[in-house]
Amino acid sequence: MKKALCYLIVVSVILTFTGCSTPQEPIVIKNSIDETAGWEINYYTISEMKAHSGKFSSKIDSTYQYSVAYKELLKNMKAEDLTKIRYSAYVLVETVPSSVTLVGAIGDGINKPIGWVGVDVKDKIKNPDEWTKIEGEIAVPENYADNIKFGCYLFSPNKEVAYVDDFEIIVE
Ligand SMILES: [Ca+2]
Repeated sequence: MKKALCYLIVVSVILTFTGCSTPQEPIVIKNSIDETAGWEINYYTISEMKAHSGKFSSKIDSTYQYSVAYKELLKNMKAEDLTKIRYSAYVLVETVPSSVTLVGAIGDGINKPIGWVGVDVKDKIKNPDEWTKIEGEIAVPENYADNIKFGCYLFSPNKEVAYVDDFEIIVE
């Protein structure tokens, strides 16, 4: 009887606690803008289908050939002695594509780029359906005009499907 009473007390205590609404942690959403400066988000490519980090990646396909992109004036990236930019991103493909490329480009965005390096994803991907880190680097010309930008994005000229996530740009 004593045991049963004890049990009843324990159960009622549990019920009391679960019955009360415990104070909910507030959800805090932040954006410092600093981390997103220079990014061209291309919202229509944001996909929930696959992600290397968090919930989202950028998907390119037959409709959209350009992923989320980094595009920034060189003069804003580093004040002086900018010699080289290294860039990387994680890429996932369902089948090995013929020509999906992680591009690093330097130019004014209107005329032919003065520098362009495309890292062909098919040379790097061992297993489709696995995230693979793709890395590239581009030399920066010694004298560049104020309107010259660096751009980095995943490009699918043959409209093949690929996902990209977690870009990293390192300025040297
Ligand atoms: Ca992500």
